[in-house]
Amino acid sequence: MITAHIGLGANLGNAEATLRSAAAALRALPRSRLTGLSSLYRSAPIGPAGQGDYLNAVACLETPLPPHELLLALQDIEDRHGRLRLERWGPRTLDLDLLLYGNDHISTVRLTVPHPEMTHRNFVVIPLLEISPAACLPDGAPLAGLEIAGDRQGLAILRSGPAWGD
Ligand code: ROI
Repeated sequence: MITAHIGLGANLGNAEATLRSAAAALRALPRSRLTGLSSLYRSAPIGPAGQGDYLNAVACLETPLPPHELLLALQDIEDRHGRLRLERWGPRTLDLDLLLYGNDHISTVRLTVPHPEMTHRNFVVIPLLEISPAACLPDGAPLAGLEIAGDRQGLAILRSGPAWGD
C-alpha cells in the first residue's frame, strides 16, 4: 500500500456538490481506503482573472494502485463529473491532482509527481498539512517548513472538519 495525496478543486457549477461527490468517488476506489479528507476551503483563483473563486480540499488515500492506474481512475472521476478541458489554467468543473505518491518522484509525459506547482499553492499545502502534518517531499523536506504553509491569504475554511458533516 502507498499513501497518496490528492488535490480536489472546482470553480464551475455547484462546486460544493461536485467536491462532495468526488470525495465519495475516491472513497469507492477499488482496494483503496480514504484515510483523510481536509476541510473544504474557498480560495481566490490563481491564473487568468475573471474566473470565480475555487473550492479546494485534499484527500489522503491508502492504495495499491500503481501511479498511472491511479491517474486513470482520477481522470475517470473527472470525466464523470463533466470536466470540460477548455483552456489551460481556465475554469473547471472538477480537477483532481495527484500531489504526492508515497516518497516517489515520477516524471513521465503523463504524470509529474510531486505536482510541480504544489509547493507554491497555499490551497494545496495548507489542506494537506491539516490531514498529514508530518508530510514531506521526496527529498525529505517537511511541507510544514515551506513559507506558503503559513500564508493563508485568499484562503478561507468553508466547511471544517471530517467529511464536511454539519
Ligand atoms: N486556483 C485556485 N484557487 N484553486 C485551484 O484549484 C486552481 N486550479 C487551477 C488554477 C487554474 C491554476 N487555479 C486555481 O488549475
